[in-house]
Amino acid sequence: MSEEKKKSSKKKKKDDSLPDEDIEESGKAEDTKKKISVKDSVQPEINIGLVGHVDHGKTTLLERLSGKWTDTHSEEIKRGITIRLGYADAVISRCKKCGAFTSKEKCFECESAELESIRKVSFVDAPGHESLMATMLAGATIVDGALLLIASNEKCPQPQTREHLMALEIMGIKNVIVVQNKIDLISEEEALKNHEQIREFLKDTSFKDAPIIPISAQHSVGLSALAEAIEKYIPTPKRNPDLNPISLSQGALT
Ligand SMILES: Nc1nc2c(ncn2[C@@H]2O[C@H](COP(=O)(O)OP(=O)(O)OP(=O)(O)O)[C@@H](O)[C@H]2O)c(=O)[nH]1
Ligand SMILES: [Mg+2]
Ligand SMILES: [Zn+2]
Repeated sequence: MSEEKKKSSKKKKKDDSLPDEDIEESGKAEDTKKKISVKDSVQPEINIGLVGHVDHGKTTLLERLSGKWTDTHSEEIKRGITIRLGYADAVISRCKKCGAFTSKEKCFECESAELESIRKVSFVDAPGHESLMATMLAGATIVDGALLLIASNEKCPQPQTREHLMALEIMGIKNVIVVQNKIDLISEEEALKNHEQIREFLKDTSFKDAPIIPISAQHSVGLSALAEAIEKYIPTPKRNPDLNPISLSQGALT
């Protein structure tokens, strides 16, 4: 296991609990609701999955986006892979100083803390190992959109790159962002070649026009563009509060 992982796994658990008055306030009239910052809202608006082949950087990216390392089970730490679904919330904001998007308490670009909150997102981190497909599928049933992680230093597609994308397709998930990760390990020329490979792979799927965002999760490069893409390409689905909870979750998948 890398030093990076060990460090992150020791991170203090974030306290998401809210004082009672905030919960009360969020139940008031529509205009009052708008005044309450997204950061303080109790429920995330949308669930976004992180899927893709083993070791392509899903958990690392989630840690960079949310500040939380979700591989906490002793077996996950020992083997250096995700085994159970991981969950972490983040608030997507726009920097008031430079206009860049972020999912942390500071701007990814200029580090300013003057942010305008946009929406609270709940991320679901799936395992990429081939033997854990059932766990990935369980995760896919509860998400509204997904980030498909593809390591740019490997040939595309790897087996679970294909399988996970097929699973999203079958589940009826429409909004997918392809995240071309680990660009720190390759040259610009190789990155373009890999981009072409990804496009070729997407061509025969229902995600042929999905955006491809190049990043290095480990070096926190491209995260602002990714946060912006999440806002642009994975909108909050319209939910019908009159449906019963089971129909509601099914409605989110159509
Ligand atoms: N060089 C480089 N390494 C990275 C990057 N992102 C992740 N890694 C490394 O890739 C390895 C796997 O990262 P994880 O985040 O555990 O990958 P994963 O997709 O969550 O793996 P599974 O959950 O087991 O499928 C770790 O050693 C990370 O440090 C990156 O952008 N650049
Ligand atoms: Mg993982
Ligand atoms: Zn900024």
